[in-house]
Amino acid sequence: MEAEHKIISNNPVADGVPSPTKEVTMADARLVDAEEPEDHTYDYDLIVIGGGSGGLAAAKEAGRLGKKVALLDFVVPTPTGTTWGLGGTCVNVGCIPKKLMHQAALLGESLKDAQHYGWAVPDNVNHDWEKMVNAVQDHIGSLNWGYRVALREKNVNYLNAYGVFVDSHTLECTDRAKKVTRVTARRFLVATGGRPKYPDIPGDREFGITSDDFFSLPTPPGKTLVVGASYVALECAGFVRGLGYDTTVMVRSILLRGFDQQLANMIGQYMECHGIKFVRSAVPTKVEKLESGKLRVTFQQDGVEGVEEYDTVMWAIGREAETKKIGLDKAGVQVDRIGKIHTVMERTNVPHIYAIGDIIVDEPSQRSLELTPVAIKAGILLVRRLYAGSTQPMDYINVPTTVFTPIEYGAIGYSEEDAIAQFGEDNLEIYHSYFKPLEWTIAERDDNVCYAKLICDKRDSERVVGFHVLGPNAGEITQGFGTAMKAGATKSTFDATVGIHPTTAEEFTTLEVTKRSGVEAQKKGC
Ligand code: FAD
Ligand code: NA7
Repeated sequence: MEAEHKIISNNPVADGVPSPTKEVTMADARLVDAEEPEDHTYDYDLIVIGGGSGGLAAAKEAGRLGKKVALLDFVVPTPTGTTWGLGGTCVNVGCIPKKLMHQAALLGESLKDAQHYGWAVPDNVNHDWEKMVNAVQDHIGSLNWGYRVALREKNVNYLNAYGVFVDSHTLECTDRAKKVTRVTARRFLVATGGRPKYPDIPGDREFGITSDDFFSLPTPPGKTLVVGASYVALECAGFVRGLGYDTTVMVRSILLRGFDQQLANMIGQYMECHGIKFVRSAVPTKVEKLESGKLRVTFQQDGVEGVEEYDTVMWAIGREAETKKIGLDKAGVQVDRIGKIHTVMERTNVPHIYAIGDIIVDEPSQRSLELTPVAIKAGILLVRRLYAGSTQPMDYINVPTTVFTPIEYGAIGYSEEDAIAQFGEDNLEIYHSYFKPLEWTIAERDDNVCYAKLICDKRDSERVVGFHVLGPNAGEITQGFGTAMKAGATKSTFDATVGIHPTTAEEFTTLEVTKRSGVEAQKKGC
């Protein structure tokens, strides 16, 4: 039976104050699934399915606490045959290679800045794609190895096999050689993550690739089409262009759905100004491979058919929870229409089966946050509640996040749209300011493309319910303010904070102009 719960938000920036749909009790927090005996007639105390961000963290913690633990991890190859090692999405085909390639692109920009600062950098500096990919993949290889060692050190039995439930205490494991074994456990933790979606159009799997293939491409991508307007799409398009390739983003509707639309559109403008083409209101309908080796993409734009040729076509149109083929029905675990498991304190509807990471919707907060640190923290806290007497629940509210587009965007709490819907426009005071980092002046970079915005709840001493920053190092800035938001900072707390000069983060200690006032928020000089 499908759970009927609606996902209110799958985006961390839509967070804000808790709006629990269920009373969460301390009994929930301890999660003593006491109806099952604690004796050891099972092979393991805990089997973790999925060796990604969440699964690894949870398995290591349970091992550290002296439990008998097994962790299964198996990567089903992509349609083009790409596969990778232990560590899951973030390490192999997500955060890590993405941030490193973003850095490669930023370094290219720094080379131009360097000329203004007196460095004799030649104009035609070339980038070596293969060298970058090899360096990134070598780093990933060392991380894969490190995870295997860490599991061994914590006495976790690593099984490189694909797990499918045959009943609620038994898992069938199929390894690479198709050898099948069965293992049983007192408890299970499902942490199987997600995989990229394909558009289901002719040629999509044969000729298109996804983020699962992109970061290990052995040859340069050339003229690239990225389909989708999510953060994965914009981040990848950003660094591909930054590395010097002709780049187009095909957008079906809006940029960065769920994020603050003012900042989403500022990112779009910045990317366009930096040479990225956007094909708006368009969806692809087929991909064909020409004799020349080029990929011919047919698309519909506002009801009119268009065609264009590319070297690489990348789908970044969302991800699917890996829950449909793992026998959850045999174990009695319910999933919703899109395959997500609704959990309370990371427990599924089956008392001894738990779930974390990209595959869950946290029922009390109605959040489904697809972020590595969320999966890790939820996993560790769960294991401590199960095996170390802890009662601390995971808090899915006010989770900071950053989009690593060419101009970075950090956010915590509500977007302006969601804040207006939640609190009412009259109850909000929104402070904002455009700014130019000092380092950009000599480098002759753009004026007024960086931006700071605080959304405050007037009825609650101007408590900050939305934090948004667009500019260099937004991730580093946002992490610190995340702590302030957790501590319930108000506008006056920000005002009372002494800035660090000269930084961009200090902008948040001097915000004066409100949106309501209509006063110009653009800077006229330093
Ligand atoms: P995963 O890390 O996906 O791990 C699940 C593992 O389980 C995989 O190894 C999978 O192969 C395995 N598995 C699945 N089914 C089975 C089975 N039946 N048996 C055995 N093994 C199985 N997050 C951030 O916080 N910051 C970022 O900058 C960021 N950038 C991203 C960039 C990209 C391109 C992508 C795609 C994602 C990014 N994310 C980022 C999201 C982040 O990667 C995920 O939120 C995180 O990896 C989720 O962890 P998880 O434990 O839920 O699952
Ligand atoms: P998201 O956030 O689910 O976004 C999907 C994007 O792809 C969005 O812009 C969609 O447009 C677009 N889309 C979806 N289907 C299509 C088709 N068929 N054609 C064209 N465009 C389409 O996905 P992400 O992959 O970025 O992120 C998922 C998580 O993975 C994220 O939270 C990270 O943690 C990692 P729409 O707005 O619906 O018109």
